[in-house]
Amino acid sequence: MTKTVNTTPYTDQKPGTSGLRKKVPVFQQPNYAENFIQSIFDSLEGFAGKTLVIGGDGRFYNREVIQIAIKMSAANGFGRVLVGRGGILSTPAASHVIRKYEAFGGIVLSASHNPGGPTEDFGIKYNIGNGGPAPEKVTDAIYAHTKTIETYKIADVADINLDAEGEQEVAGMTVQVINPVSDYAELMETLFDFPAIRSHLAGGFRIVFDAMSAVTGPYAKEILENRLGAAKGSVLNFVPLPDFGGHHPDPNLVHARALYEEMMGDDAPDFGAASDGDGDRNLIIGKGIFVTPSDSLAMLAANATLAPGYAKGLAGIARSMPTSGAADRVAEKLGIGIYETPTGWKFFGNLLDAGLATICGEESAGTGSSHVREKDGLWAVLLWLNILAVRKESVVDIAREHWTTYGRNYYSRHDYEEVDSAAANGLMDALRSQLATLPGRKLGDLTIETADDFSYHDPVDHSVSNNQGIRILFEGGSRVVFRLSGTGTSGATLRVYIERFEPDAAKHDVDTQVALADLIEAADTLAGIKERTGRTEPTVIT
Ligand code: VG1
Ligand code: CO
Repeated sequence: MTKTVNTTPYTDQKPGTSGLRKKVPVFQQPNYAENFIQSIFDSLEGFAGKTLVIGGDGRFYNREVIQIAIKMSAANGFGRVLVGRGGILSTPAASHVIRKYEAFGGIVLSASHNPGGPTEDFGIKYNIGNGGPAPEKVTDAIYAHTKTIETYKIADVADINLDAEGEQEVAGMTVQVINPVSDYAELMETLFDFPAIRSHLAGGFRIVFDAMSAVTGPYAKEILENRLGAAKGSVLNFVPLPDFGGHHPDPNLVHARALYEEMMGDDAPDFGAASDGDGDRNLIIGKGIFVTPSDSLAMLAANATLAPGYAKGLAGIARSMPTSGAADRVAEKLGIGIYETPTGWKFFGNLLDAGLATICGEESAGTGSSHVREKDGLWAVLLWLNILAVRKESVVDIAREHWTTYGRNYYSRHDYEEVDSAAANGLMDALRSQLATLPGRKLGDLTIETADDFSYHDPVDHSVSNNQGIRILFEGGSRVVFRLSGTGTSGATLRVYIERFEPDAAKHDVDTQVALADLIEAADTLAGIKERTGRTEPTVIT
């Protein structure tokens, strides 16, 4: 029932920031998915008879790859596969299921916030037994195997029925189709004060959540409307679609524009939120105010003890390097550790496992905690709702008070998408070669204090990750960071992260792009963005 199939390597299967992401037609090449999945298994040891979790965000090609992954798991000797009904598991739910059932690991099929459909994006990611994305030493091993693979193993059986919960046998392995929502919803009930949120909502607090036709729809319906009693219709676009309705399931101010506009209107609800394709990102908008993800991390950390799951306090906070320093000020005040990691959730795993950090966040709309080992969109929404239910203040009041206490980190990210790869690499190389000469240089009123290419020394396993982004730090605490995306599937995406710290509460009302104007100009002067990319403005500003 098991066959071994001859294959030849593909040369482009290097995992990026979050797994292998390619266009669907790339994945549809003969043996492309099989090669990668076999390379995952070939870089693991000791999984015979153990449990593997498999699920995805429901995008186009999800079901096909789930069938392949299950059949290959059986042929490679796993004892059991847990798969979400319909092949669905949000990324945080998959992380939780791996942990709850003490699985050996999991395969998560997603290209996250990237669009889906026959010519759009697909992705495969391996998560280890702690529920988190495989660390670099594992992804490096997977990549090495993809370059030398000669055969893969697959069970020669009919397709598995993914639509009925329960157990079945596939080539000597047990496949258990599980409810994708219930374990996750239960976990949320242990962390947050559901009765307090319920009564706040019953008291007229209005929310809107845009699931963006992606995976969080069923989770948000169940938790926000069914369990917490939000008004029916509070969750929008809750039916997951293979092409996300033709939209980018990216909860930012460009792709969730309608939500933003609703929240800025006169009749706006009190709280608006959205999540991405695989449910791990969050967008938070209060009535009349967008909360940047960096600020959200800081505000959630500052108020976390209001939620039962965090009542005992936080061990520490971790943020990715490009994320603003707002969380650092909270950590300082709380007297807890603050950790600065490279971009990508895989770097938080060790800190969470070692109990050094409790809450983590990235500027890219990712926030999460030690409850799982992925970022978690609905978790952030629920923590906000818990805080709002206890404080009984508006988002805008909470934000203002936070800035008054800690100062405000004006922050924005400018993305230049689908830039010519050679031009983008040239820009980064040119910046890198200038680094040594930059300290002391003046650009208008700004003086460069230090400049480097960020290296991370993991305090737990002592691994080192170099070249994680170019940082230009100015006197007074402002900074500009440049890096190239590791999740795109065509050309290069240049990300420019811009930040200014403003301690003076009288200056907390300035438009962000205005507050950052001189830094934006300095970024262009230093990197020659316009000249090298041929772009006069960013594709996306968040
Ligand atoms: C982007 C973000 C990063 C995030 C990653 C995965 O990576 O910047 O912060 O962890 O996407 O997010 P990059 O390399 O393109 O900048 V997603 O929601 O997979 O899940
Ligand atoms: Co995502």
